[in-house]
Amino acid sequence: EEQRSLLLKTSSRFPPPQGVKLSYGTAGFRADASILESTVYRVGILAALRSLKTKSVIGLMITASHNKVSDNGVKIADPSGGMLTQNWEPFADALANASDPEDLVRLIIEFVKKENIHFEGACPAEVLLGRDTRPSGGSLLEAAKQGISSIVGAIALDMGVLTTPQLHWMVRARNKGMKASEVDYFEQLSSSFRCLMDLIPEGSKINEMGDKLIVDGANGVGGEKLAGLKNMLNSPVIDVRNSGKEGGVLNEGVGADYVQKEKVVPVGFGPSDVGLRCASLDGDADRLVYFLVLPKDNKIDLVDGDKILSLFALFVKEQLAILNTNGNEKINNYYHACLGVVQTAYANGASTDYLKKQGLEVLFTPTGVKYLHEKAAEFDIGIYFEANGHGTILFSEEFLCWLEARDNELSSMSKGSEQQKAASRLLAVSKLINQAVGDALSGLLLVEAILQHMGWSIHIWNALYQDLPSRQLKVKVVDRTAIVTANAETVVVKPPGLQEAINAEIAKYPQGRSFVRPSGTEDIIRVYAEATTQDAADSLGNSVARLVD
Ligand code: 16G
Ligand code: ZN
Repeated sequence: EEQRSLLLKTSSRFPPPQGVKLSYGTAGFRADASILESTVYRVGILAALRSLKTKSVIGLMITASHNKVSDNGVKIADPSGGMLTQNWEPFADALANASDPEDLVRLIIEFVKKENIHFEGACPAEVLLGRDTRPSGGSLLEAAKQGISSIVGAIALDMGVLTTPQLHWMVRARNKGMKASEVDYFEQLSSSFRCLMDLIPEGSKINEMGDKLIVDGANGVGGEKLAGLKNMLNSPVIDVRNSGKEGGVLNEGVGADYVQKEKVVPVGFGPSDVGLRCASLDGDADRLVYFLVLPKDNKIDLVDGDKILSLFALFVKEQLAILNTNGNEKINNYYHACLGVVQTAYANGASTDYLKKQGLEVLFTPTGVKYLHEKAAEFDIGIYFEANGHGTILFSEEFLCWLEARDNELSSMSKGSEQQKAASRLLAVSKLINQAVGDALSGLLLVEAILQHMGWSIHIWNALYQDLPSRQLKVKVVDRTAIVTANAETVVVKPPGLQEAINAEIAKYPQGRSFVRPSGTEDIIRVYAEATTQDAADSLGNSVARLVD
């Protein structure tokens, strides 16, 4: 009863916007910031309930990632640090769209009963809050707090301005009983990075032009945090531009999404950067791409998520091979670690070919981190990346336990042996790379460490394989749900006949590949086309776009 009246009272202060239907998509709720207060308040309630249900700490992040600065959004981090379980998404939708306080409270009571959630349990709900640098973040954070505290006993902990992956990392760490402040995060990243640097083989030295990295911070939170992290590393020379301090606008002509989609240099980069190693983060620093500035027309050579994936996969595979070769010693302690890589249909065909030629197992899922992450978690070591630069490496608990034990054993038997170093490197990777979600900062440090390990410039890395020319288009349609896909979005099953028509177009191009899918974040259909020349990719893309129009 007390709970009921508290909810009724607070929710009346957050009337929902009229005439908008929101849905908890691939990236949580996202919209123009001005209409989000009631949604964020309601997600606050949901987060507290999720915490009660799981008896764990839950995260609530306020961000609209790479979208424009006037947008904002909200999403939940589950106890593992991963995305909110998909079972709860319909409840999130129902909550966000409840028309009045009575309706809202009725929904909550029904759901609490169905999920068997107990309000008076021994541990109160606890929610960690984070937000990116958007100006609307402060008031939305207040709304979230109000939502959380309208569940009796619930605690909201404001962690301040963070990257999305930092918040996910903190939630995961807290639930593992570890320390979980920002300092702890920086400490873990920098110490595991230094560990990898200390294990770099003698003689592999990065060539002269390669010792400087220039990072585009998208005028967002990532640049600022990277500057902080930089102070704790003594090794690489990192220059941060577009840190948000120079007056640029978040995501405007900058950031990983812009660079990857437009294939041009971000603001603040130009001819004087030709040939240098450059990287770009997105607005909340969960995406990372590298690029090389070309001498003409602000064009770039993009080193995308697929290539980061390839670099990581090569390195991990090499370390596993060293760990499992016996040399002089007879190995009794052998663990056949299952290594898998996960991509989406947006992965450049050349990358998939390359990975398969390396003998790697490559799997595909639909777009969206939750799908890739889930698939990668099936392996001892699962590496996933979207072409757009979101990805990470997951290690199974079982494998990590074995690896720790093996590292200890090798250290006492043959410290400094190749095998022992390989074990230590893999352990360091598992600590450096964010196990909760793709993280541009930790990804960047791992790329830097591996390049140095290999003695590779960005040019050598980029030349692992040559991307097939591709084209992405968007088509505005009345109802994007009219298109339904299957097989990791590679075939259209509805409307009938469309896939046959697409196939007929594809057949006209050697090595042609094309697919369409409804966007999960915008009211559009996306078209992807790939072929052996840019003209062919453009023309295939255009013909397929006409089919869905
Ligand atoms: C979101 C997803 C990202 C995906 C993108 C696709 C998360 C955290 N983010 O940004 O993985 O690539 O949506 O957008 O899941 P689209 O559906 O509009 O193409
Ligand atoms: Zn992002």
